[in-house]
Amino acid sequence: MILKKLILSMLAVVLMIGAEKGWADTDPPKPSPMTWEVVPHATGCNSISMTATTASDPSGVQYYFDCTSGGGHDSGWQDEPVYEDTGLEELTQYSYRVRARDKSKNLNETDWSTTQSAVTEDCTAPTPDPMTWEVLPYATGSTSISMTATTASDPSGVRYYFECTCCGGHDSGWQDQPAYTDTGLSPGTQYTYRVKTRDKSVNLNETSWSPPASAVTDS
Ligand SMILES: [Ca+2]
Ligand SMILES: [Ca+2]
Repeated sequence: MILKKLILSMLAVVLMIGAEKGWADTDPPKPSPMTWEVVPHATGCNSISMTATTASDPSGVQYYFDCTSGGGHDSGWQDEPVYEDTGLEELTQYSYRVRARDKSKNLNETDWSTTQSAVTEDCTAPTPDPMTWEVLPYATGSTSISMTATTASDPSGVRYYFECTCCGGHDSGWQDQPAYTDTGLSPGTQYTYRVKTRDKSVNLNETSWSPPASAVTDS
Protein backbone atom coordinates (compact mmCIF):
# COMPACT_ATOMS: atom_id res chain seq x y z
CA MET A 1 0.00 0.00 0.00
CA ILE A 2 2.74 2.43 0.94
CA LEU A 3 4.72 1.28 -2.10
CA LYS A 4 1.72 1.93 -4.35
CA LYS A 5 1.33 5.44 -2.92
CA LEU A 6 5.03 6.07 -3.42
CA ILE A 7 4.90 4.95 -7.06
CA LEU A 8 1.83 7.09 -7.73
CA SER A 9 3.40 10.18 -6.22
CA MET A 10 6.62 9.61 -8.18
CA LEU A 11 4.56 9.24 -11.34
CA ALA A 12 2.80 12.51 -10.53
CA VAL A 13 6.14 14.28 -10.12
CA VAL A 14 7.36 12.90 -13.47
CA LEU A 15 4.16 14.08 -15.16
CA MET A 16 4.51 17.53 -13.62
CA ILE A 17 8.10 17.86 -14.77
CA GLY A 18 7.06 16.56 -18.18
CA ALA A 19 4.32 19.14 -18.47
CA GLU A 20 6.74 21.86 -17.42
CA LYS A 21 9.14 20.84 -20.17
CA GLY A 22 6.29 20.75 -22.66
CA TRP A 23 6.30 17.00 -23.34
CA ALA A 24 2.60 16.82 -22.64
CA ASP A 25 1.75 19.74 -24.99
CA THR A 26 0.19 18.45 -28.19
CA ASP A 27 -1.99 21.49 -29.00
CA PRO A 28 -0.94 24.20 -31.46
CA PRO A 29 -1.23 27.86 -30.45
CA LYS A 30 -4.55 29.62 -30.97
CA PRO A 31 -5.83 30.78 -33.37
CA SER A 32 -5.34 27.97 -35.86
CA PRO A 33 -5.34 28.59 -38.75
CA MET A 34 -3.32 31.69 -37.99
CA THR A 35 -4.93 35.07 -38.82
CA TRP A 36 -3.72 38.56 -39.73
CA GLU A 37 -3.80 41.50 -37.33
CA VAL A 38 -2.56 43.78 -40.15
CA VAL A 39 -2.30 42.37 -43.68
CA PRO A 40 0.88 43.00 -45.69
CA HIS A 41 1.20 46.62 -46.89
CA ALA A 42 3.93 48.69 -48.55
CA THR A 43 6.02 50.82 -46.19
CA GLY A 44 8.13 52.28 -49.00
CA CYS A 45 9.62 51.42 -52.38
CA ASN A 46 11.59 48.46 -51.08
CA SER A 47 9.72 47.21 -48.01
CA ILE A 48 6.46 45.55 -46.93
CA SER A 49 5.30 45.23 -43.33
CA MET A 50 2.74 42.85 -41.79
CA THR A 51 1.48 41.76 -38.37
CA ALA A 52 0.08 38.39 -37.30
CA THR A 53 -2.58 38.08 -34.64
CA THR A 54 -0.86 37.61 -31.28
CA ALA A 55 -1.21 33.88 -30.66
CA SER A 56 -1.63 32.24 -27.27
CA ASP A 57 -0.16 29.02 -25.97
CA PRO A 58 0.87 27.86 -22.46
CA SER A 59 4.28 26.88 -23.88
CA GLY A 60 4.96 30.23 -25.58
CA VAL A 61 4.76 31.13 -29.27
CA GLN A 62 6.91 31.80 -32.32
CA TYR A 63 5.88 33.07 -35.77
CA TYR A 64 6.99 32.27 -39.32
CA PHE A 65 6.20 34.58 -42.26
CA ASP A 66 6.48 32.83 -45.61
CA CYS A 67 6.90 34.85 -48.84
CA THR A 68 5.04 32.69 -51.35
CA SER A 69 5.56 34.80 -54.49
CA GLY A 70 7.44 37.80 -55.84
CA GLY A 71 10.89 36.73 -54.67
CA GLY A 72 10.85 38.31 -51.19
CA HIS A 73 12.19 36.78 -48.00
CA ASP A 74 10.86 34.49 -45.27
CA SER A 75 11.21 35.71 -41.70
CA GLY A 76 12.44 32.48 -40.17
CA TRP A 77 11.00 31.54 -36.76
CA GLN A 78 10.80 34.65 -34.59
CA ASP A 79 9.23 35.71 -31.30
CA GLU A 80 7.65 38.93 -32.61
CA PRO A 81 4.31 38.92 -34.46
CA VAL A 82 5.51 41.82 -36.67
CA TYR A 83 7.63 41.32 -39.78
CA GLU A 84 9.02 43.80 -42.31
CA ASP A 85 10.47 42.36 -45.50
CA THR A 86 13.14 44.70 -46.92
CA GLY A 87 15.42 44.86 -49.94
CA LEU A 88 12.46 44.42 -52.30
CA GLU A 89 11.98 45.74 -55.85
CA GLU A 90 9.77 48.81 -56.30
CA LEU A 91 6.30 48.54 -57.86
CA THR A 92 6.31 44.77 -57.43
CA GLN A 93 3.71 42.48 -55.89
CA TYR A 94 4.71 40.14 -53.06
CA SER A 95 2.52 37.57 -51.27
CA TYR A 96 2.81 36.28 -47.71
CA ARG A 97 1.24 33.80 -45.27
CA VAL A 98 2.02 33.25 -41.61
CA ARG A 99 1.85 30.43 -39.10
CA ALA A 100 2.74 30.07 -35.43
CA ARG A 101 4.21 27.23 -33.39
CA ASP A 102 4.57 26.71 -29.67
CA LYS A 103 7.86 26.38 -27.82
CA SER A 104 7.04 22.95 -26.41
CA LYS A 105 9.23 19.97 -27.24
CA ASN A 106 6.62 19.02 -29.85
CA LEU A 107 6.78 22.41 -31.64
CA ASN A 108 3.06 22.18 -32.44
CA GLU A 109 2.28 24.32 -35.48
CA THR A 110 -0.91 26.15 -36.45
CA ASP A 111 -2.24 25.92 -39.98
CA TRP A 112 -1.18 28.65 -42.39
CA SER A 113 -3.13 31.91 -42.53
CA THR A 114 -4.69 33.12 -45.78
CA THR A 115 -2.19 34.40 -48.36
CA GLN A 116 -2.24 38.21 -48.75
CA SER A 117 -0.43 40.44 -51.24
CA ALA A 118 0.97 43.97 -51.33
CA VAL A 119 2.70 46.08 -53.98
CA THR A 120 5.77 48.15 -53.12
CA GLU A 121 5.65 51.89 -53.84
CA ASP A 122 6.73 53.76 -56.98
CA CYS A 123 9.93 55.77 -56.45
CA THR A 124 10.97 56.51 -60.02
CA ALA A 125 10.17 59.69 -61.95
CA PRO A 126 8.51 59.52 -65.38
CA THR A 127 10.62 59.32 -68.52
CA PRO A 128 12.14 61.21 -70.20
CA ASP A 129 14.04 62.72 -67.26
CA PRO A 130 15.00 65.56 -67.58
CA MET A 131 11.80 66.48 -69.43
CA THR A 132 12.07 67.50 -73.10
CA TRP A 133 10.04 69.58 -75.59
CA GLU A 134 7.87 68.07 -78.29
CA VAL A 135 7.03 71.54 -79.68
CA LEU A 136 8.96 74.58 -78.46
CA PRO A 137 6.95 77.63 -77.32
CA TYR A 138 5.60 79.70 -80.28
CA ALA A 139 3.33 82.74 -80.60
CA THR A 140 -0.29 81.99 -81.45
CA GLY A 141 -1.23 85.69 -81.64
CA SER A 142 -0.32 88.95 -79.92
CA THR A 143 -1.39 87.76 -76.45
CA SER A 144 -0.80 83.99 -76.38
CA ILE A 145 1.98 81.42 -76.64
CA SER A 146 1.51 77.66 -77.06
CA MET A 147 3.91 74.80 -76.33
CA THR A 148 3.90 70.98 -76.02
CA ALA A 149 5.98 68.73 -73.83
CA THR A 150 7.11 65.27 -74.88
CA THR A 151 4.45 62.78 -73.81
CA ALA A 152 5.98 61.22 -70.70
CA SER A 153 5.51 57.66 -69.58
CA ASP A 154 5.13 56.19 -66.09
CA PRO A 155 3.30 53.11 -64.76
CA SER A 156 1.54 55.36 -62.21
CA GLY A 157 0.40 57.98 -64.72
CA VAL A 158 1.80 61.46 -65.44
CA ARG A 159 1.08 65.17 -64.85
CA TYR A 160 2.81 68.17 -66.44
CA TYR A 161 3.82 71.56 -65.07
CA PHE A 162 4.76 74.48 -67.34
CA GLU A 163 6.51 77.35 -65.63
CA CYS A 164 6.96 80.82 -67.09
CA THR A 165 10.39 81.82 -65.81
CA CYS A 166 10.42 85.21 -67.60
CA CYS A 167 8.74 87.69 -67.81
CA GLY A 168 5.27 88.05 -66.44
CA GLY A 169 3.51 85.07 -68.04
CA HIS A 170 1.62 82.35 -66.19
CA ASP A 171 2.39 78.85 -64.91
CA SER A 172 0.04 76.07 -65.98
CA GLY A 173 -0.31 74.40 -62.59
CA TRP A 174 -0.25 70.57 -62.58
CA GLN A 175 -2.27 69.25 -65.53
CA ASP A 176 -2.87 65.96 -67.33
CA GLN A 177 -2.32 67.30 -70.86
CA PRO A 178 1.17 67.73 -72.37
CA ALA A 179 0.06 70.88 -74.27
CA TYR A 180 -0.25 74.35 -72.73
CA THR A 181 -1.31 77.75 -74.03
CA ASP A 182 -0.43 80.81 -71.95
CA THR A 183 -2.92 83.63 -72.57
CA GLY A 184 -3.39 87.24 -71.48
CA LEU A 185 0.15 88.17 -72.52
CA SER A 186 1.48 91.49 -73.84
CA PRO A 187 2.09 92.01 -77.59
CA GLY A 188 5.63 91.98 -78.94
CA THR A 189 7.08 90.59 -75.72
CA GLN A 190 9.43 87.68 -75.08
CA TYR A 191 8.42 84.97 -72.60
CA THR A 192 10.47 81.99 -71.40
CA TYR A 193 9.13 78.60 -70.28
CA ARG A 194 10.30 75.25 -68.96
CA VAL A 195 8.36 72.06 -68.19
CA LYS A 196 8.65 69.13 -65.80
CA THR A 197 6.47 66.10 -65.02
CA ARG A 198 5.63 64.02 -61.98
CA ASP A 199 3.87 60.69 -61.58
CA LYS A 200 0.57 60.10 -59.81
CA SER A 201 2.00 57.72 -57.21
CA VAL A 202 1.88 58.55 -53.49
CA ASN A 203 5.49 59.73 -53.82
CA LEU A 204 4.76 62.22 -56.65
CA ASN A 205 8.16 61.53 -58.20
CA GLU A 206 9.29 64.49 -60.33
CA THR A 207 11.57 64.76 -63.34
CA SER A 208 14.12 67.53 -63.69
CA TRP A 209 13.14 70.64 -65.67
CA SER A 210 13.43 70.71 -69.44
CA PRO A 211 15.82 73.26 -70.97
CA PRO A 212 14.20 76.73 -71.04
CA ALA A 213 12.75 77.96 -74.33
CA SER A 214 11.44 81.40 -75.38
CA ALA A 215 8.95 82.87 -77.80
CA VAL A 216 7.91 86.43 -78.71
CA THR A 217 4.22 87.33 -79.03
CA ASP A 218 3.07 88.96 -82.25
CA SER A 219 3.12 92.73 -82.35
CA1 LIG B 1 0.75 24.21 -27.34
CA1 LIG C 1 6.92 56.43 -61.31
